[in-house]
Amino acid sequence: GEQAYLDLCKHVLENGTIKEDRTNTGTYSIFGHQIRFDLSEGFPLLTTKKVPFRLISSELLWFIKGDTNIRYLLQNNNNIWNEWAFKKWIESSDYDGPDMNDFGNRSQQDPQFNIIYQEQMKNFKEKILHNDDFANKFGDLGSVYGKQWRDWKTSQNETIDQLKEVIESIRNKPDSRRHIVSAWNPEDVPNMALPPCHTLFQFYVADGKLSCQLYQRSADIFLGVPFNIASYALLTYLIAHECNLEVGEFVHTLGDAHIYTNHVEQIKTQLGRDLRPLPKLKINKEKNSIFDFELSDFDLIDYDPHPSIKAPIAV
Ligand code: THF
Repeated sequence: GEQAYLDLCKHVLENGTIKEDRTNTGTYSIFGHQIRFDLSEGFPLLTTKKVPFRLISSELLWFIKGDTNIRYLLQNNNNIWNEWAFKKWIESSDYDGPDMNDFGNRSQQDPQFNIIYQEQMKNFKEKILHNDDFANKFGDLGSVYGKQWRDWKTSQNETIDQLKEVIESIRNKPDSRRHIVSAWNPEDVPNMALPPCHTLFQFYVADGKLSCQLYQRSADIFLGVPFNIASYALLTYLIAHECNLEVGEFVHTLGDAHIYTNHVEQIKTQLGRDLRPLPKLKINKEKNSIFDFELSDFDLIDYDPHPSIKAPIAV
């Protein structure tokens, strides 16, 4: 549960190796770790800081729709994938604005640059929202999660709907050991704005309960992991609902688990807070298929977290 998450934070701060990374931010890192969440105890949204469930649920619905274009996220006021689409835009030959190279780091270090960056980002978002051609070209992140989950291309030019198939296999052969969805498509990795961090997940049915395990190759412990836990917990609730099962456990297996050096103070603040009771999730009982859910079908109740803690995302 949440205590295991806090223990991981403490462990990585105390024992992590200092490791440089793709984003040049620097991290404390360990390799290989597992945390378990008993979903029957409540919905695993952290209580030691406020985690925006609205952003998690709209991102998950975006994956489930098979959508890979950030336009849907922006229409739902969700900005968590903007930087990756923006990066493709500024690196394209169509971009002729001010130099945005390394905008992630520079926007944090140079207030002057940050103003120009915010302006460019604002223009970019407007164009994604209101210009169809531009959105088709630059809003798309490539063959990321939604594509691999719903529309995996085979070498025979057929497509595989992994999500639909896994739900059918859970319904028809609950004891199967093959309830797997893979987002890691080696041939397609070069076509993705960011290779999938949550690489593969497996479902497991026992005693009328549905459990899910995720293998996450790279885990941003402070910003990403709280989202990832809640996202896969929500997915498990939705599939359990569709398959008439209760929820079991979410098992989170991490590869490179890291804390960015510019998140250390925030984590220390969080570690000083005490746990509160977990919220509960209510799902609209009228809906059955996972493909029919909308944001308004989820109701989070009794969520009373400590305040949110701001931190910059590494790009
Ligand atoms: N890149 C990095 N460096 N870390 C990640 O966790 C990550 N993701 C996705 C893709 N690339 C990644 C994006 N997921 C936030 C949370 C999850 C994200 C991206 C950003 C974030 O900034 N959360 C803030 C709130 C933001 C807001 O209110 O708009 C927070 O306080 O939680 C791994 O899936």
